[in-house]
Amino acid sequence: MTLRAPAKAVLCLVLLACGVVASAQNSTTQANPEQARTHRAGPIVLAPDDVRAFPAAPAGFADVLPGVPQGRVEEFSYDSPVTGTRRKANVYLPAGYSAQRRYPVLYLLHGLAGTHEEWRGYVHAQAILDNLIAAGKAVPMIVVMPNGRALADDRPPPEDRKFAPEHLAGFAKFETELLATLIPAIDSKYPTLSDRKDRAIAGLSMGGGQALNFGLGHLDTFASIAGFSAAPNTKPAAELLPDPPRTRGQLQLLYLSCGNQDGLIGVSQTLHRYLKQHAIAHVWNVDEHGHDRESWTDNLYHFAQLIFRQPVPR
Ligand code: FER
Repeated sequence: MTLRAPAKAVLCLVLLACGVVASAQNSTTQANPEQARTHRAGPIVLAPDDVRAFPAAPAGFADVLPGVPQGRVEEFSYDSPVTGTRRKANVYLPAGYSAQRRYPVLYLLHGLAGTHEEWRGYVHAQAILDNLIAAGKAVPMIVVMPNGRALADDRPPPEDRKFAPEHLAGFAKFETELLATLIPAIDSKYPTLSDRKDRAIAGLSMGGGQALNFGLGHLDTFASIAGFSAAPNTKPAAELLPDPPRTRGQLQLLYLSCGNQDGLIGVSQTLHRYLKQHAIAHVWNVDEHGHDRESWTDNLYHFAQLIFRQPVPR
């Protein structure tokens, strides 16, 4: 369609007005299921290296497939000194699980509106892991999916309180609970390998920020770390990695991903560029998705294949 100049001017004004209304709406707290996708989202400006590191996962990779041995998910609960309540986590045990063997452990953290159910329900983590393990593409592992909102009431809040400071603070408070309570409780109940190289942490969005903050802040506990579509709760790069040479020696795998339609991509791009500048090896996978499960299923598929292997492929 070609437009004459006056029509173009009118169109520009209309678009501009829509933009002004949209940003005014963003700055107020409104009940809008799209809010987690747009809150503090910026313009998407892509650089030449903001591309896929892997081809998309094959069809069916996140489906329950006939003939594939299934692991199981059980509920684990623990007393939290942080919240003063009993808290829940889902624990995935791979097919053929045996207390006579020892397993590495992946901690998977959910997003702002999620709970301990999000990874296995919405993102199909269980089927993805079953399929990879059955194909010999990932090592059998225990996967802990906690509720990362360390608040006495750890249910997702109503839409209009999602970005409330008390709610966001619950995600930061989870750091102490994870390190001081949950990990020791998991290591005492399950036959885990408890060396740092056998423990990974990953998360999506708000959980991606947590995984980067907690993981890079505790390299004595985690050697493999992933942030999928990390949210603005991610600490500034220089705070996360104040001593690049030291981090370089400790990291087994650092994995960052984001969709190129995701308004939060700036968070991941900034960290990626800092890592590049300081020569810290990492995976940078920018796919064609938005702030969506499509990106999270695909990146769990890739990340799960890279962890707990010696030597780590780069
Ligand atoms: C924000 C936008 C999105 C933010 C967090 C999110 C802390 C989290 C989204 C999600 O977890 O899906 O500005 O600030």
